[in-house]
Amino acid sequence: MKITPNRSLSKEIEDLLNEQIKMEGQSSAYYLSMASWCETKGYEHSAQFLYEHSEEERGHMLKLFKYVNEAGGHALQPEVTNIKHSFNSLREVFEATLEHEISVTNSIHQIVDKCFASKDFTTFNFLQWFVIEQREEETIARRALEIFDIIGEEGMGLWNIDIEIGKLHNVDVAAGNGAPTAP
Ligand code: OFO
Repeated sequence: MKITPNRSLSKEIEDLLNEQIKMEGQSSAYYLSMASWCETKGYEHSAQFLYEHSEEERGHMLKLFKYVNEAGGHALQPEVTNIKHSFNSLREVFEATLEHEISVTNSIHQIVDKCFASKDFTTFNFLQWFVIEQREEETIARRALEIFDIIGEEGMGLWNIDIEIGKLHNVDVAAGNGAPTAP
């Protein structure tokens, strides 16, 4: 007797999505650790930015959780280890943020590529949200580093850089003009 599969999500794509769940969980933990370091050093605006960013990453993880389970798979709570707790400077925190976001983008693109090749258009479509989100997150991380270059770290520089970084969550990247969104 021919058995009809009860789901269209393949095991291969399910495994890749679980890997991505782990990466989002790591992102959330990484940014939480960065937020804590910033807070202990007196960079309160950067800390707030990173606490919020950590929450967003948890949201990304949960979005994937829901999708995997609703598609008939099993989302797995990832183990998150090897979190870096100390940084040499505020600039290093944001260099690490950009580097991390680029690696997340590459990971998303690889899954999108697999979905297309295996004709899983449902997951391909679902992942488009992440493709757009990654472009925004990379842009914001790059802006943070530009703030260091523009203001300079000497004198009151770091004080002002911290304040400007705190405003980055209000930047409307989708508008493409970098203008803060209306309150
Ligand atoms: Fe989940 O978007 Fe950043 O990592």
